[in-house]
Amino acid sequence: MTRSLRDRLDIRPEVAEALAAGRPVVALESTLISHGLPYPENVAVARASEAAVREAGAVPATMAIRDGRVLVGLDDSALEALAAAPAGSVMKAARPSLSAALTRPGWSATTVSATMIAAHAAGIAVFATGGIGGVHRGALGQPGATEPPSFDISSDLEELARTPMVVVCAGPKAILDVPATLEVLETRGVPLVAVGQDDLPGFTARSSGIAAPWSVPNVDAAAELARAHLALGLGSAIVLCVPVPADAALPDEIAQRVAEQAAREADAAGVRGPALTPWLLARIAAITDGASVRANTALIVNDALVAGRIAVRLAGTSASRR
Ligand code: PSU
Ligand code: MN
Repeated sequence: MTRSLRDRLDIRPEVAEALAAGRPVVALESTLISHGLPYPENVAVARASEAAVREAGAVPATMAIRDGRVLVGLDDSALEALAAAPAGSVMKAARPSLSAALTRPGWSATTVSATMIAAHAAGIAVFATGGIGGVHRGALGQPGATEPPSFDISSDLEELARTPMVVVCAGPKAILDVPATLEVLETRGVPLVAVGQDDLPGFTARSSGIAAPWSVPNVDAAAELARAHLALGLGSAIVLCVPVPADAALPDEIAQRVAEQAAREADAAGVRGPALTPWLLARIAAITDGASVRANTALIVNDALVAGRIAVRLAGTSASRR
């Protein structure tokens, strides 16, 4: 059982052919399918994301783990099986749980960190997700708080620091301590770039209320910056943040308010660890009567479309091949 990660990759033929020919490929993650959204919205968004990548002229590769293999590209029946799997049967796989996920039977979904590891091993340089993980509220303790700091900082941040890749998202999730997340990314050398506006996008809201560390006017400029970043060989990812489409966005103040409410409730309910992010997303869906789910699905599909456009612009350059 001493197989390397590369030995465990099952790359879909369409994806393998595109990679071999230097054609654009976009990796998509699967935790947002299994743990981030309810069925059947989750399978609809997975299909729509793949279609958006294709519309942009690239090949989608949704990543997941099944029976000890890393699937690089899922066919439609696999997407459906993963999305419809009974609650609790799909493991959430991140860097720290990757070996456990690969040595148990059945499905595991890949988070941002695990998807980046698999994509890098397969030679894919562009990746789309909904919102990156980060520093949870209360991770660093609060002045005057009775609770000790939880230290709950997503392994996504560590992965972004150590894996060269272009990651397209709608900003750090609003459930997080966004200013602290920005500071960790800065310390770890990860550029965070808003596309088309100066404010950092706020996941289900257009703005997080915080200025982005850097911004570019459009997708062409984003692709140029991403190309330059990868070419420097710094080893880190670059995170491109595109705002949720306006017609599906939650108002900025509402997104903030419900995120704070859900975080307080999670704290009171004692929810901790990898279960926290899925719990918060589900709670916010309930509080907003599904409006957050509509925003979340719209932003995921939009990120996939933008990632496809970025991959097309990078294809054929050394940046797309590692
Ligand atoms: N984006 C979404 N929904 C999600 C996620 C991202 O729109 O559910 C997932 C990603 O897989 C990300 C994970 O890596 O949430 C973060 O989990 P944690 O905070 O436990 O590291
Ligand atoms: Mn965590």
